[in-house]
Amino acid sequence: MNISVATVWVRGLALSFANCQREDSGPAIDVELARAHHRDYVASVKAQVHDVRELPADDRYPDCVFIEDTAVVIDHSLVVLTRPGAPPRRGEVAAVQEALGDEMELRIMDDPACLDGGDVLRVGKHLFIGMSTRSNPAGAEFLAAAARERDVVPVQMSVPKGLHLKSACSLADEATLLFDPAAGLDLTPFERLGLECIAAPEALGANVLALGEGHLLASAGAPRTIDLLHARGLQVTVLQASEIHKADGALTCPSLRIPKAGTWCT
Ligand code: CIR
Repeated sequence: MNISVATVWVRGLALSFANCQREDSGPAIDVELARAHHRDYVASVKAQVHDVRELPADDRYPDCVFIEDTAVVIDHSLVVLTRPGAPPRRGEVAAVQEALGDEMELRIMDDPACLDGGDVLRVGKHLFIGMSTRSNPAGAEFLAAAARERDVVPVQMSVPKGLHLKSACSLADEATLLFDPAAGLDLTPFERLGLECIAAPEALGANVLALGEGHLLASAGAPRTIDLLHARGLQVTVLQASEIHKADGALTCPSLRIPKAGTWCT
């Protein structure tokens, strides 16, 4: 079955974005430039998906633009609200809960469970759950129980390096996984599903956002990965995302995708 996105939620970029969680202190974040990159991101999603909904930023939460971490969509009508692994991010969830609660059944993760949506990769009937420093076994088990409610099969993966599972791999399309060979992932569970696993020439190329019908968003920071995707006949929207990357974010993180009924998306 093909990737099919019905609705995408995005969230505004906080004025406090420069105070986001970062694994290293790195170069300073240019918030104005980040806002421009984010505007392009939202416009590019809108070019592919008719129903894009926007939540306002909350300046109390510098990372709130990374809405993917606050929720995991099981299917068109069921979503798990997470308890993000970084305590300063936990307050981001309330607004997402309020927005989604009107239309979807909610399962709400609580203490001691924690999990970031960036650790979850959907592939057809399977939900890969990465055990990173942000997600714990109780979080994975909570999510697995919600997945099983809808006959989705949870598979736990170890994430030896990097922030999240999806920092290390993502789907380019239904049949193709891009991965960062330096991340040390065990690809066996993906290969067993028949996915073609392709080493991304740049680490930033391991996280792309597949929106269905062969269309995906990729970072301008991964030009050789983009060449490779073009050569495979995929339609790639190339986005500048340097300020998002400085915040340890990639292209899946600033959106939450909901599939059409009876289908899935990643
Ligand atoms: C964080 O460290 O939580 C944020 N600065 C970056 C979150 C990126 N989210 C994602 O990969 N899903």
